[in-house]
Amino acid sequence: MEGSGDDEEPDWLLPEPGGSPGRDSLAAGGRVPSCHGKVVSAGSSLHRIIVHLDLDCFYAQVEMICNPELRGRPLGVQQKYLMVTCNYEARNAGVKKCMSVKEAKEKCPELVLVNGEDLTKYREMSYKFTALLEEFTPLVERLGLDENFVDITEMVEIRLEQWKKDAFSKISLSGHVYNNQTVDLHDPVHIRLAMGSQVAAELRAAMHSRLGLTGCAGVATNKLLSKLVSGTFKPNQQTVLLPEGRQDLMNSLDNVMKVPGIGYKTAKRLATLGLTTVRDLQTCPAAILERELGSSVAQHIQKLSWGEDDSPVSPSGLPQSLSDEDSFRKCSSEAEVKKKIEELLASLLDRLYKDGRKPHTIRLTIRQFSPTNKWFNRESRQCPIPSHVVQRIGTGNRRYGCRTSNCRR
Ligand code: DGT
Ligand code: MG
Repeated sequence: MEGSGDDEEPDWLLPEPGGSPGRDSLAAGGRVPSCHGKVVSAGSSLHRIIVHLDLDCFYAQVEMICNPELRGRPLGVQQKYLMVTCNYEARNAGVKKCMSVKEAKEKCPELVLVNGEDLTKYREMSYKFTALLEEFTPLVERLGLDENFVDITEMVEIRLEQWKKDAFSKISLSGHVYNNQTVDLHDPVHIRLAMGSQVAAELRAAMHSRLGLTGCAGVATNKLLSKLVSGTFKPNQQTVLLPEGRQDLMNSLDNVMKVPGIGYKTAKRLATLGLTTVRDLQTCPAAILERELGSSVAQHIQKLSWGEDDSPVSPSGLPQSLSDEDSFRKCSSEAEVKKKIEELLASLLDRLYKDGRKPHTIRLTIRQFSPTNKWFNRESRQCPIPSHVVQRIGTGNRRYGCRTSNCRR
């Protein structure tokens, strides 16, 4: 769900029921003995080639595409009092993503600010980006607005079939190699990754020529590693992770929360066991972890800590839900809250109408303000949308006001 909770873990990394490996798993990797005598497989599934693409300073880039006069100047995108992103000119002047507007202006007085509270044009560009990647292969999975995974295994296979085996040594690698490791073009996995880097460069070139977008790519043998490696060189660059660099990449993450798939709640439970670094998690006896988290989650996150991830790239298709949210910080009366809800509903109904599908359910989620605990739990209530209301949405009649949210709360 767009704009969904920062305390939720991405479902592309949730353990599969019973801890079974994903459909693409292939035990081809080395095995690492763990300190408790059990053997943990490391880097299985070496046959896949996955690209992770992340657009550069996304909202700022969209603003510069819409208004080329902004190019070359330090630019920040503002939502309320926060500057949610800024272009690389601003970053070079010491401005960082998610700084307060006040601090950003202090760092860079010539900073130009644009309001980014209406996400419409970012969403539109986001779906164009995904659609472009889908022209190359249907195996594209959206992850947030400006990130996609692409499974290019088959594209790599087809290209390699077109090369003569004795010419493999002439394949060149595009972009960087993590840790500057040497590529051995006699090693089948290195050959596939080198070919994968060529495909990634083509995807990035198409993004630029067709949509004017730049971004970073990570090329690796699974989703987790491709995501972790893609930001090594920024902006507008790409990096390949060879299997030999996996351990260094995982050890470079000082905190377990930097492992995609390990969220705040899991990290908190790990902290009660004294586990904070990735190394701590890797070397923790399985029995201790399983007692705290259950065997499925324990095995899953321990595998993640070694850089193992058998989850497939699941084509996203159309979004399953549409949502909008606001912090309501500027509202101090019930009337103001109602007005804000009406604005949110109007924008949501507009998107629903453009989408063309009929909605079934409406859900209202609240998170109570807590100055001390930003992870305060969300509470939700949902109910089916009455059929006569669904009919009216289909006709584009958008005069509903707050009455649509006729839930128990
Ligand atoms: P990058 O990838 O480092 O070049 O820069 P961005 O701006 O693409 O950053 P990224 O990929 O983390 O996030 C994509 C967009 O999502 C970003 O342009 C603005 C938005 N965004 C990121 N973090 C936040 C946040 O904490 N709050 C809000 N409201 N939006 C955010
Ligand atoms: Mg980005």
